[in-house]
Amino acid sequence: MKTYLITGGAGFIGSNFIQYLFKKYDKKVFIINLDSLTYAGNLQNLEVVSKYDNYHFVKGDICDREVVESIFKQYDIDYVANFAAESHVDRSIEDPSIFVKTNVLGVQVLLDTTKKYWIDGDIFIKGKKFLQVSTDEVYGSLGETGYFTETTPLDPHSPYSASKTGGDLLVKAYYDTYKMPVVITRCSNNYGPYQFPEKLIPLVIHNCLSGKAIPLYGDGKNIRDWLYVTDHCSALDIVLEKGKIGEIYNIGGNNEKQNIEVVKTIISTLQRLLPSDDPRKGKISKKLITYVEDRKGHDRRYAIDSIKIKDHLGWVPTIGFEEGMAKKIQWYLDNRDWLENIVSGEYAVYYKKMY
Ligand code: NAD
Ligand code: TDX
Repeated sequence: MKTYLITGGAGFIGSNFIQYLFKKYDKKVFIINLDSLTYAGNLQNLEVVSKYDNYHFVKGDICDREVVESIFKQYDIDYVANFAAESHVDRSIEDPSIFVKTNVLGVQVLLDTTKKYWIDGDIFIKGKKFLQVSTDEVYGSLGETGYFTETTPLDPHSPYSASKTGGDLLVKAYYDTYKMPVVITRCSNNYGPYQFPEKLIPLVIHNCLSGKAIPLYGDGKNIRDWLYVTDHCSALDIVLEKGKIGEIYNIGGNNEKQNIEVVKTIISTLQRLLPSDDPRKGKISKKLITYVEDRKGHDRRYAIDSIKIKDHLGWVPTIGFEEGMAKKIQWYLDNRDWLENIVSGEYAVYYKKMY
């Protein structure tokens, strides 16, 4: 039975990953979730697993060496999977400093502490692996053609992507310098259950359900490559189990969509899924779409080449965009309380300031 230290496990992808692991390994995993519970961390995401004896939650910051060290002293960790991050581009444009702290310094603290407990003399203990969960945004922006491969030069544009790039480079440096057993994954845009409604898809779902305008940045034609979150989780699991140490793996859904197409799909899917007598149904229409000022430094197009992870590790995405969108929207319809709890909190202040 493997012992995982998962950081940022109370956020969107981390909480999906924890649930994925318990399911896939039939609860035969031991998981420590270290999360500082920022505005994006939500223990409601983990209600299903919180009752398990082999799940432990530690409230703490990855920048806090004492907290990280206390975990290594207490448990024999096999895998570290670092999800903890400030993750929203628009917030990074407003205030980059916390992004540098968590996404760069936090990664260094994690690497350093992990190294201290995994090394025996000059040799790392066999079977250990440190996974840095990163993003395609480190590669910058594409023109109308081409794909990001693992060798595409790093060219981040936002404070968020620059800070993730800094974290990735530290991880690479710990491999190059100490031969620490690390792997880096770079994934495209995720969507699925438990996603915080500051991100495009859940924001649009929420605004449609509450009859609010849908803010589309610029001309609405920026392109993202969408991947359903459980497909990301299966890729991360494979990389931890079989990924080659020191390697980078791109993960993508081969699902390029313009933002306007995404919004139209949400509108039509909501209209299909809502019962005919639901009063919200009549209010949902393309008329809600409102073009607003563009995001500063807005990357035009992301598209991932995931040939390497397919060829080397046998990973393929399984959920198409229409199917994934229907699953996601149904989850938000079935979990109104989860969404209401969030939008009535800090999010309301954020939304007023931003839109
Ligand atoms: P999220 O914002 O939903 O969750 C981040 C989690 O990290 C939260 O639970 C938060 O409380 C925690 N956290 C933040 N700062 C922390 C700190 N200093 N110490 C401990 N915990 C802290 O993010 P997400 O969308 O789930 O993304 C998870 C990871 O995946 C991030 O590293 C992100 O860069 C990466 N990623 C995200 C996407 C995407 O589409 N969302 C795509 C590719 C990669
Ligand atoms: O209100 C909006 N209107 C709009 O047009 C919002 C919130 C976004 N957008 C646009 C900006 C992007 O082109 O939609 C696209 C997607 O935006 P986000 O959901 O903010 O995602 P993005 O900026 O692409 O970054 C996401 O994918 C990569 C995650 O937030 C990152 O954590 C991940 O690394």
